[in-house]
Amino acid sequence: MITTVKFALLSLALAFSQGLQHNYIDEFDEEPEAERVVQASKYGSLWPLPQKVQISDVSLKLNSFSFKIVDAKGSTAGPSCSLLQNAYRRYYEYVFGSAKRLELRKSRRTGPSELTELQVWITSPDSDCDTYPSVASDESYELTVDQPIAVLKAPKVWGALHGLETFSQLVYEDEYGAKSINSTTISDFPRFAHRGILLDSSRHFLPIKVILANLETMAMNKFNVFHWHIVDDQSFPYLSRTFPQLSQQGAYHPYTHVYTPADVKMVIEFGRLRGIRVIPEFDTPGHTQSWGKSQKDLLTPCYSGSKPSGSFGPVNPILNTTYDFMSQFFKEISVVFPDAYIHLGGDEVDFTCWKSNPDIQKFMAQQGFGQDYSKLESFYIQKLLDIVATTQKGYMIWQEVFDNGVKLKPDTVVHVWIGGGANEEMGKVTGAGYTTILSAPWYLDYISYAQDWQKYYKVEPLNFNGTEEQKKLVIGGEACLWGEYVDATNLTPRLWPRASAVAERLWSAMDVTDINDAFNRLSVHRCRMVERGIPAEPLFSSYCRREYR
Ligand code: CP6
Repeated sequence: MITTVKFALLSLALAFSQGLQHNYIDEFDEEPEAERVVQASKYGSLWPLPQKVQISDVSLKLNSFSFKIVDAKGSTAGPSCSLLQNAYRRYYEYVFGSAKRLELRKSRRTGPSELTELQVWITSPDSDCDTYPSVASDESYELTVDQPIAVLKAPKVWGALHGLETFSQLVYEDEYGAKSINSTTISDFPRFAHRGILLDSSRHFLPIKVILANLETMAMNKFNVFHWHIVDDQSFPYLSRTFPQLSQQGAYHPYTHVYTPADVKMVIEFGRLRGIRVIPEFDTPGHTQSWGKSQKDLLTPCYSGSKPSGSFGPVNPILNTTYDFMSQFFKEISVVFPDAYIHLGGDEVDFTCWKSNPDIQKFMAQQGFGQDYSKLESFYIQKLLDIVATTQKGYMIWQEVFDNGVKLKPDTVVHVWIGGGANEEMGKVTGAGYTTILSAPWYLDYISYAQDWQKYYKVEPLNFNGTEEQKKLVIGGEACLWGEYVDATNLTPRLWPRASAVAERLWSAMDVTDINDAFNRLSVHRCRMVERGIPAEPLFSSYCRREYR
């Protein structure tokens, strides 16, 4: 239940009052309410909206010289927890940012109502400080802001990270630019455990800097999974220690367009420090053209009549060498990426090439597969899954693998992506007892005129026919930004704040659906991302107090 004492963000009202004068609407071009002007939400600029919020109208000042973020006395994570110390520094910067040192001599005089400290109190005996986040991580936290101190209580560091972000979102500027915060009580936890973003570094190489900036932005939106669609047909930028020739031959450029082991480590640690899991996807047997550049015999030779045509199809599923290669390759991947899951793809396998190849035809006959090439696909995937299972990893797969009836480990995550019939598919997958995540409605590589974030926002992941037990198997979703038309020049504004809509759907309570309130909060949240150096695009005509530069 959400109760709130009304309060107004003065700076906000000021900031957007100008918009009113220019809001021309005629009868032929009527905009829905949410497309008009930004107004103050009673929830300030909190995004995604916490589960329980109580904001009072008592306002406190923060002084950049005296305000401190510190470990609470009884906290199980002390000064040795660099994850937290790191986060304190980051959020101190975000809270005081550009206004540091300028403001506060004057508002020092305001005296009594000041917030001097944020105490961070990890309550569980094991803080998780030096571990990696997982699907089972406790991300909950409780935040109370009350003169003269604020207390952030969380069982694990993961909740503390989210609470720090929330705290920073409560801070606003008064009309003189002084930092203020209202007395507040928040109790918060995610609705779904898996809240991801897919980035595609194969269609275009994404510099590490861009990936890190987006991990940072993910943390601002409480996303916790980076699904790294790292290789595909077009290029193989992953530098494998075991098979360096894969990127040597398969990357767009063997030195400048690759992710070295050190790069990958950096992405993983940067994510960990923000409570973000890094799940790599090595998609097979389709989407593998770049693998074939160096790996002789890995791909199926296509035939034109009785002769090889010179082109190649999906991974060749009938050779033992294929499985030897996959064993070695995924053994490496299972060590390089610490997450308990690997995404194995399995989508969009084109059978044309397999059909043309006489050796494959012979194999099909031997196995009794008839003309059903999805059986051959399943044959391959089954062997691959068995290989990956020996590395002690769980796996995620695109929905086709489930559709084809492959036998899956009970902990498999089925990734629903096909637009038509996604609800029905969720019903089938959960009906079969598998956990699932939803991406079908959240293909952010598609762009259109006007406020498509609202379309993403209005999705209800549990809107399918199924029992309560089935609905519990929906562990979340991912917003996908496929890379055909996206590189470092346009990735960030294309993703943000549109992905923020998905963030709130996956974090906040099911009944958080007020599109006008969402517009008001998201507009300010977007300006906050801009202030933090992220070129997030606007929702509609408006301005930010501090524009992007
Ligand atoms: N690449 C890979 C893609 C897509 C998929 N897999 C894709 C398919 C359809 C649309 C968008 C993206 N580009 N490897 C499907 C999961 Cl509409």
